[in-house]
Amino acid sequence: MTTLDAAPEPIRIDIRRTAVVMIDMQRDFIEPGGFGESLGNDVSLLRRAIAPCQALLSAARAAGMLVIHTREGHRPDLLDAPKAKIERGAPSVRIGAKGPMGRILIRGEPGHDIIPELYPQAGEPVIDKPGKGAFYATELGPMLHHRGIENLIVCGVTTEVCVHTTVREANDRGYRCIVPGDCCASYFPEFHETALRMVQAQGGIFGWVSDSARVLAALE
Ligand code: TIU
Repeated sequence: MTTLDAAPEPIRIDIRRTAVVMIDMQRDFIEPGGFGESLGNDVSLLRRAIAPCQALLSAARAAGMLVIHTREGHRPDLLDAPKAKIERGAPSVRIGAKGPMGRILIRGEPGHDIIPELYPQAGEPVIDKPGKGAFYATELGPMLHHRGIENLIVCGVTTEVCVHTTVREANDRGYRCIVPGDCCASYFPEFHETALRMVQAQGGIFGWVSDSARVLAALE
């Protein structure tokens, strides 16, 4: 058992029963010309999470932990994309439309893939998800169950959208979720900060908040 310093209090975890879940570190959210920018966001704000995620991934791999990557996106025929999602708001380019990195948020297109800086290593599972949460309509739940995973270190983008939705889904399923704050980012820095506070408030209502340095210290 390892003690990981976190808020609202340190947490004791068994590394063999802990997985890292890297949420949606995709070109579509982080690079210009993708879904994130089509929604009117300054995508450069997300880059601050890349280096901490790289450090955490290296340490997790060295410790032999299960590392899972997710990607938000849809089938090329859009049959898994709710009309209500496609038609939402007024993005400059809609889901499925052609952009500079291929069709926006469509599986198999260049923009849908994970950024080169955090590319999955051979053998690491990649979960393709149609929603914001990583459990909805995916094989993540059975995968974690069969591996005996009890704790999740949830990183990625964006903090208040796909990271938060996944943490909430996981919390209700009985997983202890640890969010290293510097391994997450948002287009809205104030939402990032508030989302982290929401996780740890009320005695850790959704989980624990830590950072990459404290995760690395726990894995040493
Ligand atoms: N728009 C936004 O902040 N996020 C998303 O649409 N998806 C994820 O967070 N991955």
